[in-house]
Amino acid sequence: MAKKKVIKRSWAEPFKIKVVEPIKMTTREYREKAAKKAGYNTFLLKSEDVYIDLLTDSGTNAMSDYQWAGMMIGDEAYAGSKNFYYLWDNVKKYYGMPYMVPTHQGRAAEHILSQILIKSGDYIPGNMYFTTTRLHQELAGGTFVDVIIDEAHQAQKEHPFKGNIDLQKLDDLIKKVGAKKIPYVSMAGPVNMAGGQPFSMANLKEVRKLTKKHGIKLYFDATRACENAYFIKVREKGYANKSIAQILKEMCSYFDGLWVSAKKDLMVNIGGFLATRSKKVFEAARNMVVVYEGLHTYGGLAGRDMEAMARGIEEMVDFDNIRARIGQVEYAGKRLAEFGVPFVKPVGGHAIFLDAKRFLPHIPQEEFPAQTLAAEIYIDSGVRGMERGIVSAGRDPKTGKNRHPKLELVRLTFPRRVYTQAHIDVMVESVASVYQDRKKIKGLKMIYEPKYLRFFQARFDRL
Ligand code: PLI
Repeated sequence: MAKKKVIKRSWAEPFKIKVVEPIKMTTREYREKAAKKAGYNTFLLKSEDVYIDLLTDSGTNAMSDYQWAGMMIGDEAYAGSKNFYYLWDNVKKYYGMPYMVPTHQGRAAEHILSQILIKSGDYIPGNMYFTTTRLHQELAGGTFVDVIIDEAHQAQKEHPFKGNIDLQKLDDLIKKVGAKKIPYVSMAGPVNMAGGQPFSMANLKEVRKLTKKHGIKLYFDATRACENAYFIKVREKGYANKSIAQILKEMCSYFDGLWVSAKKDLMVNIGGFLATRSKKVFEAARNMVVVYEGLHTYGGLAGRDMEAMARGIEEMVDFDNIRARIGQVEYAGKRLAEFGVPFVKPVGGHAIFLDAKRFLPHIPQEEFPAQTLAAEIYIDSGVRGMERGIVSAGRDPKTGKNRHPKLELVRLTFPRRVYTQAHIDVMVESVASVYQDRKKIKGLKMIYEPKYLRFFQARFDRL
């Protein structure tokens, strides 16, 4: 009798499509002109000129029918909206934090927290910088110090938890500047700029132990916390049988507070919040939110936005949902590897990060290899990614000199529940084609540079 063939069983997305949005297909000639007009900066392209938009997963998600239905019951009272109380209840239930103020997005929460906790001359250690997070720490008078493990800066190095904090680096900093000069440790998971790399629960527990010993607070950038929880579940011993909600709750239990850009995990188009265990921080945040955002029960958001956020929290902890999301990124990684395209390993939670240093080794960092590559991919196919290298790293505020990050990357970010596998195939084939013709590509020069977060608005020209 013939041996029975083992059939591999695939998973698929736990949803189907109900509404579609047409997207425009353009010619290469059209895109050449659009790229030039945008100063070879993908942030300056008109979105209608983009075919597959992998610029970011921030606010670009497809909401569910449950979230859209919630939008209809927005309570738009100026004060005390019922949607605010529902959101607060879910922050308590899922993140385990007793206090919360809503903000219009993540950076507003970063601003408020930085102004409350940081004094001039302080140091804020963190597992690699994030653009807006570090800027708000600096604007409050602090200095960010990178204490992530060395492996995080090595694009080709395989490590299951590249987002881990190096305890020795953290301990050395505490010894050097003293615990009084460190208002809090800022820990993100997964780490965006490292390629969407998670930290382990074991590392988090060690960081908590060390910070507690010195009386230092520990705050969590929980913007993509559910992706971190997923990686803990599938990679860390002892968590395979725990739910995403249980792992999220355990992670949060080690922190003094957290902030969230709801535009990611929560799958909404706008929103954020700051949550804390400290009544003192909460009171200070409520005072600040009314100055910069809006009343403490809406924080710059409509009631309907808070309802969609509250419902998004319930959906984000669904295992099938998060597996489909990260599974799509893994699928893209597998296909890109077939063409020998260099990218950060292992693939992260929210994006593929092309390794521009290896992709375009003939272009020096001063000629912006990642900026160049993002523009070339757009011109090839209308797929839009973003630079995460020397342009994003900006200048040192003290010396005014360019920072030279070890990682020079192009991020192709996956909006949640938006694109199909066929879109991913089109992206992969475009990147592979650009890779084939890479030797012909020349670098860029910067012709306009804004003062803050220059990657958003800088303009370039071809060399
Ligand atoms: O874009 P905001 O202001 O809602 O959130 C700022 C922010 C904070 N932390 C982390 C880890 C982020 O990724 C983040 C925003 N990220 C963007 C916009 C991105 O494209 O990755």
